[in-house]
Amino acid sequence: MTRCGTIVLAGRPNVGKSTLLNALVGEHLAIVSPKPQSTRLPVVGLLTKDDTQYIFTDSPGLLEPQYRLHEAMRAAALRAIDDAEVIAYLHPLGEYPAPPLATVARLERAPRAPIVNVYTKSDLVSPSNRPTVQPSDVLLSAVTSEGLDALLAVLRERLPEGPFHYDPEELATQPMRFFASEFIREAAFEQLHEELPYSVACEIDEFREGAEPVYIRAVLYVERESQKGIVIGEGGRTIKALGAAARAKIETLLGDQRVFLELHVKVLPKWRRNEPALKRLGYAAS
Ligand SMILES: Nc1nc2c(ncn2[C@@H]2O[C@H](COP(=O)(O)OP(=O)(O)OP(=O)(O)O)[C@@H](O)[C@H]2O)c(=O)[nH]1
Ligand SMILES: [Mg+2]
Repeated sequence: MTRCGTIVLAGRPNVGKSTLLNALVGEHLAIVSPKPQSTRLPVVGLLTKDDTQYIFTDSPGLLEPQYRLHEAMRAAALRAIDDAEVIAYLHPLGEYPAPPLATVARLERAPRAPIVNVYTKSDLVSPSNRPTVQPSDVLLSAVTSEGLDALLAVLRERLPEGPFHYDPEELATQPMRFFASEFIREAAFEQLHEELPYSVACEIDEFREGAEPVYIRAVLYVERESQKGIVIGEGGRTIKALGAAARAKIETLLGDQRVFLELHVKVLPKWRRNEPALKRLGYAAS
């Protein structure tokens, strides 16, 4: 008998949810940044190992919403928590102990699914400073890979018996256009400074997968005219570097197929606070 089920990776911003998804799946699917709030939409990653298929969902960090985009991110995270069969609740080991998930997520009642407490970034805590955790807690590091197998063993016990939902070879369920737009955003987090990445959204206008090289035309939206100038940079230097970084990421996920990426920068005034804009960008449930 096989086992198969959904596991949400949940927790506050920047605790290492997306990094863990990538480490478990063995492929860079979810965007990662030292800046918090990089994940805006859930990302699904699959791992099939022996008799078990793990369907992981990386979720946006649980935060106190300050504008409409935050509300959409929080709603997406709560939905992912609600839909999961097991909740992996992540918190940095250096900030032990984790407050209850129900407090962090401001849940009215405890979630239905069992919760596994996962303490992340164990490599940042020296052995002499390690707290004594509960036996059911998992300590892990995506840098050293400590604890990844232990986590899989704990999750496996909590997954229902049943047939696999996906082909064991598959790693992702979302379309390439989604990953292309996310990787452009990841490049924006890398190349732009301070608060600017938070004002950036990406829309794929055209994606010709049959073409050689694969042709992608995308728009980077910012909120103000002054931001547009910074994203383009002197003589187009910044947008060029951003595009090159994004293209390399997309090519890797496409199995080293060549990509031609055409990037435009446009202003969509205050899109983070604007419901129709959020819908159009795929952030708000329509
Ligand atoms: N040293 C160390 N750093 C880590 C580890 N896991 C993640 N990080 C770093 O922590 C930062 C945040 O990682 P993310 O995976 O983007 O965190 P997240 O929880 O997805 O963040 P949001 O999407 O913003 O909620 C990045 O700089 C990662 O490289 C780890 O195990 N060890
Ligand atoms: Mg993330």
